[in-house]
Amino acid sequence: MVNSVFFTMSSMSYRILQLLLLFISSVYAASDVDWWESATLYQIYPRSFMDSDGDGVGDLNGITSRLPFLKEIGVTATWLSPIFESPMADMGYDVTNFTKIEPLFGTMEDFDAMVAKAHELGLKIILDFVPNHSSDECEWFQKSIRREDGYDDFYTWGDAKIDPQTGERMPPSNWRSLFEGQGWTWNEQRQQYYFHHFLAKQPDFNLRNPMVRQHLIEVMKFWLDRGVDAFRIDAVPHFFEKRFENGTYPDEEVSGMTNDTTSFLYYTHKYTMNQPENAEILYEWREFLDEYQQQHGGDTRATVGEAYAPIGVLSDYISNGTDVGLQLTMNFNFIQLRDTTTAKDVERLANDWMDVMWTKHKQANWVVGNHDNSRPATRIGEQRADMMTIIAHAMPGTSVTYYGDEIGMTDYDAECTWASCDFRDPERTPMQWDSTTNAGFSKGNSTWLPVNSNYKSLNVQRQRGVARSTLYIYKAMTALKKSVAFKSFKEEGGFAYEALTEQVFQIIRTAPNVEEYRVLANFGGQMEYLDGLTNKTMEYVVLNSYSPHRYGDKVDLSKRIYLMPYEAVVLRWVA
Ligand SMILES: *[C@@H]1O[C@H](CO)[C@@H](O)[C@H](O)[C@H]1NC(C)=O
Ligand SMILES: *[C@@H]1O[C@H](CO)[C@@H](O)[C@H](O)[C@H]1NC(C)=O
Ligand SMILES: *[C@@H]1O[C@H](CO)[C@@H](O)[C@H](O)[C@H]1NC(C)=O
Ligand SMILES: *[C@@H]1O[C@H](CO)[C@@H](O)[C@H](O)[C@H]1NC(C)=O
Ligand SMILES: *[C@@H]1O[C@H](CO)[C@@H](O)[C@H](O)[C@H]1NC(C)=O
Ligand SMILES: *[C@@H]1O[C@H](CO)[C@@H](O)[C@H](O)[C@H]1NC(C)=O
Ligand SMILES: CC(=O)N[C@H]1CO[C@H](CO)[C@@H](O)[C@@H]1O
Ligand SMILES: [Ca+2]
Ligand SMILES: [Ca+2]
Repeated sequence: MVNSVFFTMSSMSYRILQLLLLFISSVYAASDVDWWESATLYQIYPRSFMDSDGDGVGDLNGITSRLPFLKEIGVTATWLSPIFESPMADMGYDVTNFTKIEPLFGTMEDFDAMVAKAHELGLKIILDFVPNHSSDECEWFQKSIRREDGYDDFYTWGDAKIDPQTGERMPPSNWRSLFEGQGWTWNEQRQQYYFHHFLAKQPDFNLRNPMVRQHLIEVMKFWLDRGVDAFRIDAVPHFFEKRFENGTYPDEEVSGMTNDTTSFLYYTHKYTMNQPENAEILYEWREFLDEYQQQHGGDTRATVGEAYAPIGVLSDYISNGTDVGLQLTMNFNFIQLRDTTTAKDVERLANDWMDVMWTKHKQANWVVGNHDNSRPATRIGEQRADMMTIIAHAMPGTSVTYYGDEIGMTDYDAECTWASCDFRDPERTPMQWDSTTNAGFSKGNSTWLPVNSNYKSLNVQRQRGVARSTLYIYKAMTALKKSVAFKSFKEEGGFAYEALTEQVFQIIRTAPNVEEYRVLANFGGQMEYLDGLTNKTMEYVVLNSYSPHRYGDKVDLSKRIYLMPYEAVVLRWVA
């Protein structure tokens, strides 16, 4: 009797201990992992997400009407590509007024309504911040041309040089533009050249000028006051250019990479990219944002940087040891994945990031697709698209999804026949909501880009509630991302990943003594077997369509197990 009571007590206290551990780890997760550290980010390309008024172009009211969908699929925060007033020479990345909504997208009232609705649903809004340049139609540039008080030095102006042979006017240096050959354009009125990294319609700011920096801080403050939660900062490597005290600019050196003198690659970009001041301005913004949060309360106002730069440079954007800058810099390593990709490639690309960014900053994020690259279902292959969704969400840190990839949309499948066809249009076609006209994107007669012809079989409505559909898998993974095990990644043993064979990738996520998840993904077209992975018996909780198993099936991992070609699964063990 005594014994039996004792026995019951002890198994009860064991149970209590378990609950306690669960409690501790959830408290731990809640207090120690900030929202941006383990988030599900979702990129909306506003032109293509949802059209509310039938003009064939997506808009803010359209986005607002679809916010419940983002909630449904477990998104934490959504980042909108630029929605600011723009002549659209570069699809909104050429801004005339940083605090005005582009009429094509709606009004400031529409914007406020969108933010209010998002917050009501518990979603965060991230705005694109484009500080590398403005449009040449921006009032600031017009004032700078006229050398108005305070605006004289607002952009990157330089005097002409004179060609000693011909006596003709020459640009201040040999700098190139990424989009057109010559980086300098002559302004007749001001009788000087201005520099532009991109189009001539996009003059680069002179970020050394404190007034420019002040203006940009005011722009951020303007949007923060309207409830914006975070910024995605565009084109960080291109912020600063080298300028000598005497106002001249040094020539770039020949790179030797190509003999095509008109190519961007002809010169090195020692003086026009990755200048040390780039990190400094990020530290300045961080200080401003942290102060703003202290004054106004609420969650961390984060910054996410877009930068194609060497990893050491990216690391400095986050912190150089004393100063702190961005919370996240986007990790584009998985953008390199192709249809020949193996598990070993994924491991190498993951290590490439983790060895530096995780080691130094405990920071990771995984971008699989975006508005500048072929969609994952096309680029990595339809067989591996769901697998990459599983992997991007199971790795520690934050996942970043480009709209439409959650249903496995593919690149536009026909020739580009419209005027002003951009090479990136195939991945920018309208969101495929349902099987009705224009895929439910627009009630208009035509859409700004054609809808992909596969929309009747590939759309949100069809995939809703279908077990093993891309959308279902996506939702399962964003839900898992909120679990204790997926949030416990800062603890010792919280995660591990490796290529078990050339083709099989494994990820382990653990909340010690509480639960464990294991992802197994076969990148290859051959059956693979694995022996004695662990002594645990685990349960299938996520399965892609290549798996012969069923939800809830158990598997003893101490024995030999098989993976079918392209099979990807998530297994769970509970203490
Ligand atoms: C932007 O628009 C706002 C409101 O319409 C106006 O007050 C402001 O001066 C404009 N700024 C620029 C740089 O044109
Ligand atoms: C300006 O300064 C740089 C660096 O000190 C020097 O190389 C260049 O010759 C100077 N140019 C003029 C026009 O004085
Ligand atoms: C450039 O031209 C030289 C001389 O013709 C040749 O030796 C070299 O390989 C070329 N370089 C590249 C990168 O094509
Ligand atoms: C980090 O950058 C800041 C701003 O440039 C500088 O003052 C500081 O000395 C740097 N810290 C290190 C460790 O280099
Ligand atoms: C669509 O076409 C019909 C018939 O040509 C026309 O009556 C209607 O106004 C058009 N709608 C829009 C939104 O352009
Ligand atoms: C499984 O258990 C056996 C016997 O207890 C032990 O030798 C082996 O190392 C364990 N394997 C794993 C993967 O934990
Ligand atoms: C890295 C990069 O190119 N960022 C942006 C800076 O501006 C150009 C031109 O407007 C945009 O196209 C880029 O996306
Ligand atoms: Ca519209
Ligand atoms: Ca610049």
